[in-house]
Amino acid sequence: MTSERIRHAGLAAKVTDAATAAALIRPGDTVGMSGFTGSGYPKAVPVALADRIEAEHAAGHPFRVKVWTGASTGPELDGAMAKADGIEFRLPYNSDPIAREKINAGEMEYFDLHLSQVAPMAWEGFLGHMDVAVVEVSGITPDGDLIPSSSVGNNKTWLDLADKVILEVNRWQSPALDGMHDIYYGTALPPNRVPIPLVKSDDRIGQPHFRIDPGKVVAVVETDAPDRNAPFSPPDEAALAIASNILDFLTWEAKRAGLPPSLLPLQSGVGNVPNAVMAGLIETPFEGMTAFTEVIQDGMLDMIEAGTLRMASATAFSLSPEKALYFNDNADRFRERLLLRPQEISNNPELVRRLGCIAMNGLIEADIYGNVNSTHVMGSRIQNGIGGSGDFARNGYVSIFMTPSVAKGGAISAIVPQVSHVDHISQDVQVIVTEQGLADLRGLSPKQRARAIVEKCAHPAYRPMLEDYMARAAKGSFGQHAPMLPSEALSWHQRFMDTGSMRT
Ligand code: 0RQ
Repeated sequence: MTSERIRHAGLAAKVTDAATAAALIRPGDTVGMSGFTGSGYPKAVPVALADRIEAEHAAGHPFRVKVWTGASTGPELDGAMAKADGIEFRLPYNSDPIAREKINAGEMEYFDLHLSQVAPMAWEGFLGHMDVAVVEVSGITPDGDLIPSSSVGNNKTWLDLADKVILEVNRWQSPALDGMHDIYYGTALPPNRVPIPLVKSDDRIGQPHFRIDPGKVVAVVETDAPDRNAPFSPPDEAALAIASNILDFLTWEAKRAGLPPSLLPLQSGVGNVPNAVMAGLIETPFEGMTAFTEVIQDGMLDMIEAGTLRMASATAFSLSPEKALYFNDNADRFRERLLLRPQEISNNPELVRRLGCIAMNGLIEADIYGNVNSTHVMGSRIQNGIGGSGDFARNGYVSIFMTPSVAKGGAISAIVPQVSHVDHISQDVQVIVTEQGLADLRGLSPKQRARAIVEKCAHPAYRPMLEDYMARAAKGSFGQHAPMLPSEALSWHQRFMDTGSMRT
């Protein structure tokens, strides 16, 4: 019998419970799961799988799987599976604290890669074979097409590539999501790739639903469970100062370059600071703006309601719990203004370059030349992953990176002589912003960049140390293009590890 959400008789006949579905996953399988920044991930089967793994481990039987997703998920997936020691290998982005601990303890392999590249690399066979896909959807049409959920991520690719498919149909997701998605099936592998026919953020180039071979679906599980929506804390003083510096820059840049009142499509990373930037944009004279970005956050819904943002294109929602409920109650009002696409399209370098996105992302540390580390604390301890920051930073109209100038109560300077790990090379970093100020690095040589970054962005407690390093490097360096003292360049990190502070 079909239900309101499952309107295809053949797939309705496959409805079962999560434990039965999880039993179809074998030790060693590669499992492609849905999920992107805490939305649209499966919530029942991974928990059941984690229970099964724990039982097998208790009985002395090894049982681990490889997990591929869109990006970060939630405690019911990464948290439960990592806690059960059930993940042997994970890609492409994780922010779950338990999984992070396992990775940093060397107990779980992790490959973080540019989010736009995951689906193409999976198709190209770079990543290996996918055995099972576990994908949350918000409904199934009478024709057996799948109505996507609150994230699209890599689901199109997982559904096509996996040998077998387990679907979770989540009643919690708003029925009004139907029609908000744009699933593009025109991608191909080289040499048959063609231009992606998208020239504006709001162009629709695909179809609203995923297609699926019903014969591949081995189980359908019904759920009624909320996404993991992390609350935003109100922006602190540093976040407000960073946002204000960025807004001043955008206003100045719009004038300088003669940009339209709608500016250029915005890309914003996740977190409190980007959210504060969005809040600030409500108050600016810009109007009719668009976002071509990865995730839709609270600030963007506020901008839409205030009339400053005309529409947002992304691959997922990343809302606070209150905003998620608000969205579910008011989804009809946002329908025409939001588009969710596969992440190979939302983050596509060809499109980001064509549209000229204004890329705004966070960083862990930057060095005096403007190389950026977004991922590894002290060079080795993974925080989250590169995510989509590289897709946008290299290809945007302008690439802005933001951070408070110090971390851990001032014990760490975010501006260091040399980054301990490089995610974004200096050529991909045009603007660095802290609460101290903003360094516009466009067109500057390495030595000019260093002067601008130290003067504008470094915390006063660390500025003299950086100036001292630069002065000595200018004398003792092997070359004078980007002066450095190799024996000292990472000594700040060593000092922090030895003494708990980078300060001398
Ligand atoms: O650690 O939680 O233990 O206190 O890093 O730092 O200041 O809360 O900032 O949440 O904006 O994250 C780069 C990690 C910044 C994020 C990063 C510690 C700090 C804290 C978080 P605690 P904050 P944010 C699109 C774009 C890569 C992916 C990306 C990120 C924790 O922006 O993951 O850009 N970016 N995606 O204390 C030691 C330093 C530190 C430091 C911060 N220098 N040394 N620890 N921390 N700086 C979205 C997606 O792709 C999905």
